[in-house]
Amino acid sequence: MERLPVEVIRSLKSARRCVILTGAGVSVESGIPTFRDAETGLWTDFKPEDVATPEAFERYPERVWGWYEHRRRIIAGAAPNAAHYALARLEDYYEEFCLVTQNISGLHRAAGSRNVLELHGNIWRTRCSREGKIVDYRLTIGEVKPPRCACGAYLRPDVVWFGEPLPQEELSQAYDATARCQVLLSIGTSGVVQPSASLPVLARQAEALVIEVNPETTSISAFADYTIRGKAGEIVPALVDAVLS
Ligand code: BJW
Repeated sequence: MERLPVEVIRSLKSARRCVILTGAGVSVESGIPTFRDAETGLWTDFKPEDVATPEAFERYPERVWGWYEHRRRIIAGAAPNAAHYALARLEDYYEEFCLVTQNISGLHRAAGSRNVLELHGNIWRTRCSREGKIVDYRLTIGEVKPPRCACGAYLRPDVVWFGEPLPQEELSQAYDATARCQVLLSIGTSGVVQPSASLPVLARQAEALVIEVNPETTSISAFADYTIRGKAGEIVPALVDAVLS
């Protein structure tokens, strides 16, 4: 593993307000694929417009539901990894701490993180595709057809597809926390999907230190103060141990 920069540890230690932004990369070591990684990413086999847009669900509800059924199966068999647990340990160190995730798996909460903002929803919730309300539906693995709401319309996963607005309250809290933070740690995101990708930019504008953890160069690397190249499951626990020691 790459040596952790002393300045990064010092800054993480001395900050009082911290925002974490996570993407699919934080869950790779839990066995959940990313979207855009060459060969292993979900977008290698599926086109986003075929499975992650409201138009696709309208035209091919069974195909889209089936894709999420496939993903639920993978997530149901996954457990939080060392990075998820380390981030949960970090929460109480700060006066203000906010974990903003683009992931829909629920693994951060499963690891014990409390102040989590799920910007792209949660795969374990369903909502009515007509009325928009959350419907308390008991999902069972293996259900290949989309179930129906009491109103007759299909239920859909409560996730955010391309062209849809993000949940307003979560997004607004994420912007507020980012504008106030002294350090933003971006972990395992390519930083290409808006508006989530604007958070590190906003943090930088607000003169917070931006630190990235990612094995690859991303659009965030160009302006991050520090990039630590490596896997989240190795780097994040080491960082957190150093901060808490
Ligand atoms: C590791 C690792 C290891 C590997 N350790 N790291 C401005 C400009 C241009 C376009 C737009 C814009 N504003 C809006 C848009 C359109 C669009 C957009 O951003 N498009 C771009 C792709 C061009 N955005 C939207 O449509 C959003 N909606 C919106 O803006 O609405 C406006 C509106 C307002 C009012 C009314 C109506 C509309 C919605 C975006 C929804 C994104 N949804 C998805 C799928 C749904 C959820 C799901 O099924 O899971 O969310 S797309 C997909 O990308 C998913 C992810 O959350 C998201 C981000 O991906 P992420 O997490 O960064 O994953 P990857 O694969 O990209 O990267 C993984 C990284 O991990 C890599 O860097 C690896 O190197 C790294 N890695 N192993 C650490 N071990």
